[in-house]
Amino acid sequence: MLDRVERAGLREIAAKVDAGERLSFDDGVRLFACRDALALGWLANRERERRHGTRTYYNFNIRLEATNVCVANCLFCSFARLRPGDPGSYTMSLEQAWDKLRQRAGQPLTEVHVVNGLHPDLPFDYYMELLRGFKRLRPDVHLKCFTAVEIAFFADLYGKTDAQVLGELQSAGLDSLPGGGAEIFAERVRRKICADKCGADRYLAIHRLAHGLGMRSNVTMLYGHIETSEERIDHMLRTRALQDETGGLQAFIPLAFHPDNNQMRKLPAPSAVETLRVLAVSRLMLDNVPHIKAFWIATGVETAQLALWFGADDLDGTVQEERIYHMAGSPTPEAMSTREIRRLIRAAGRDPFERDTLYNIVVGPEADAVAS
Ligand code: V47
Repeated sequence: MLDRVERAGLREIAAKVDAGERLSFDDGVRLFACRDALALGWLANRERERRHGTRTYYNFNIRLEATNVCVANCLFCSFARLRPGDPGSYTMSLEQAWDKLRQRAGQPLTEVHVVNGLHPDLPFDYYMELLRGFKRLRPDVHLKCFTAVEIAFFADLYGKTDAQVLGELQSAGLDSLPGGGAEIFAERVRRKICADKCGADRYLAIHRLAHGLGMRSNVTMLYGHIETSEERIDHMLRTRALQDETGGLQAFIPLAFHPDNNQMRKLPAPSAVETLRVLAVSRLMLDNVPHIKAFWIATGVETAQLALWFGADDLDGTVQEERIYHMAGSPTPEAMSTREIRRLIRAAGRDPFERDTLYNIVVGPEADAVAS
């Protein structure tokens, strides 16, 4: 394989990785320029196995999108409706949102992941009560809620600072932030595809603040639309720099663009090979972020299995009732049982570890031997 790495022009980069040296911006661009996906994947897999061996993580989670009303008009989004009352728009009452958790009373889920549209009319108390109600129902369940973009929106709408919003939500039960809303940090791309959202500096500053309050978070990267390789690497390096400062990031999550039913529908979806390359480059560039997640709803199930040999060590979770990707054309199932996730990890030649949000192990691989 080393021959192949050499022929692919990656010998110097491989030597740097071996020596524990950091990869530079130029190295990253060279990795994306490399046409040999196997050589690239092999390098990334070595790093993946060095950190996690054969372990593959997933969790037992549910997803809740309490409203799709959103004042932002992002070109890639198939989920949002601009105004309350627009066809297809919805906003759950608090009781309806809590019901989603009540319906799963008997299930050993460990995480609720909440992402919403930027609703112009809801009071701040709606979000505080949403969290309080979830905690009343299931004090044991981790609440990973509201992207940094939502936090910035709340601060502007309700006349608070970002720090106040985070502190108040934390006091109501917020445990960590999901990574959504990052898209691509480069200003050129943001201006075109998500001009109404907060900028990259504020996104990163909100994660920094959350880490300062003791919360963990993730960072995503939406790829496969108008971004260049240089802009992807810039995105990864800004993430790496934040992690150097705070150490509060748990996972980096590249998200494959899905073109159905949105304003960028003329663009083709990224290929499976492109998805594997992005995951592999992420593993190599983000030497200080513990986990690289192949979100199976975004990659597709089969590509997620392959990704476990191209740098990814985490698949996200059971998910349930996901809307953002399914409205954008994802053909994946709406949910998977933990049994199915474990089976597909095993079928990919890896060992399943159920984790909680903070990567404490809930169910190890031995459970399959007991179950069968
Ligand atoms: O920020 C929206 C993306 C994100 C499309 O933190 C799209 O554990 C592709 O952030 N095609 C929300 N992507 C989802 C998200 C996430 C997912 C999994 C795990 C975690 C985590 C976070 O979904 C948005 C945006 O980048 N998105 N529309 C689309 N058409």
